[in-house]
Amino acid sequence: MNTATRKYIELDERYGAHNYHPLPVVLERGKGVFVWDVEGRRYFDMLSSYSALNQGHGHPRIVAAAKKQVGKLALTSRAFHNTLMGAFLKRICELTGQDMALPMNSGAEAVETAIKAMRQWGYLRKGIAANRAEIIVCRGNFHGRTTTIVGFSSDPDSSGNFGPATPGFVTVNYGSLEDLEAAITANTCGFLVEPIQGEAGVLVPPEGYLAKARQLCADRKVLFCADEIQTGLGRTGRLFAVDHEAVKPDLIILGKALSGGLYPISAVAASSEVLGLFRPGTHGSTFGGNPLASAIGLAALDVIVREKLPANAAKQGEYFRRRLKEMRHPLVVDIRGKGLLTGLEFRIPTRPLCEKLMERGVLAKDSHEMTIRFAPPLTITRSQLDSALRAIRTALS
Ligand code: IF1
Repeated sequence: MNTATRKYIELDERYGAHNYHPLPVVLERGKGVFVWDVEGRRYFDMLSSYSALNQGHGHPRIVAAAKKQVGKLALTSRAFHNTLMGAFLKRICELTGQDMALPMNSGAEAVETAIKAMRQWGYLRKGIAANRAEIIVCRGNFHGRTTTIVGFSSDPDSSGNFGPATPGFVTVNYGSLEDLEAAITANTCGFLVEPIQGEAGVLVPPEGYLAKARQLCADRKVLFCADEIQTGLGRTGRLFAVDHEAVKPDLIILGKALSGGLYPISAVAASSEVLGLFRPGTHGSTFGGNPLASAIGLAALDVIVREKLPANAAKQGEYFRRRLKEMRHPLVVDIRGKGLLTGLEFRIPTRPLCEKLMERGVLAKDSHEMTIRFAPPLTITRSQLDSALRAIRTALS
C-alpha cells in the first residue's frame, strides 16, 4: 500500500461512518470488466457492485445516453411530465410482461413501494381489515436497509439496534413450500422472495420451488412478489431469475443494473390490478422517473437485450463453475449459483482469501463470512474468464 492509497483510506476512516469494512484498495477508473486503483494496478471486477454493473463499467452506449441527456434536462419532478419516463416504463413492461411500472431510485425504496402496493391491494381488493395485512418473507432475506426492511431481516447485524420492527411480517424458511402454505392466513396479502438469496451466500432454492410457491400464492389469493434487484436483468443466465421456472410474478422489483451502474434507478412492475390502485398523493419520489434516469435506464435495458447478456451469462457461468470444480480445492465445501452469480463456500472465513485475490488482481467480496461471491460483468469473455481463473487458482493455492 503506497502513501496515496493510505491517504484516501485514512480520509474515509476519519470522516465516514464505519458502516463498511472495504478491502484496502482505492479505485480510480473502470472500463468493461476492469478497474484500476490509484497506484495504477488493474483488477478484474468480480463483484460488479453487487450486480449493478451487469453491462460493465462505463458502457459507451449508456454513457453516451447519459451525456446527451445531462446537459438537456435532468430533473422535472413528478409535478410535470417529461419526454422519456413513459418510454422507459413501457420498455420495463414489455420486458417483464407487466402492465405498469412505478419508478424509484434505490432498491430499498422499490421494495418499500412493493410492500405498500401489496398492503394496499390487501385492503382494497382482498378485503383485509384495516392494519391487519401480513406479508410473508424468507429467513436469510436481504431486501435493503430501511427501518421496515431491516425489521424483518434475520441477520442480527442488520436489525439489531434498529428496532422497534414494523409489524405485519411473518418469516418462513427459504425453499420450504410447507412453511409457506402453513404461514398463509386470511390476512396474508403478499409473499416477498428473492429467486436466489444473494447475501445469504448465493442460496439457490430447490428446483420447482418458485413455480410451486407462485401457484400456491395464486390459489390462496396472495400476491407473489419477486425481488429481482440482484438476480434480474441477465445475471442468472435468463433475463429474470424467475424465467428459469417460467414464473410470472404479480410484482417484480428491479434496481441495480437497471442503470448499468451509472445512477440509482429502481422500479416495481406489476399488473394494473395492483399498481393501478395508487392515487395521486399516495406514493412518490422527487427523483424517481426523472429524464436523466429514464434516458440511462432505456440505454441500460437496450444493452442487455442487444448484446444478449443473459445468454453470455448462462454460457460463461457454466464454464466458470466447471473450472472452479476442477480445481478440487481442499478447503472448498460447495460451489453453487446460476449464470454469472456464483458462490464459493469454504470451510474457513473468506475475508483473508479475498485479500489474497486482491493481491492477484481479482476483486471479489465475501458474503456470509464463509462464501465468496463471484459476479463479474455479464460482458466478460471466455479468455478474460480464463485469466481471472488463473489468478484465482494462484491466490487460493
Ligand atoms: C449494501 C448484500 C448484495 C438486494 C436485494 C434489495 C436490495 C439489495 C435482493 C437493496 C441490495 C446490496 C446492498 C449493498 C450490499 C448488496 C448486497 F450483500 F448486502 F446482500 F447485493 F448481495 N434487494 N443489495 O441485494 O438495494 O437499496 O442497496 O439499492 O452495501 O448494503 P439498495
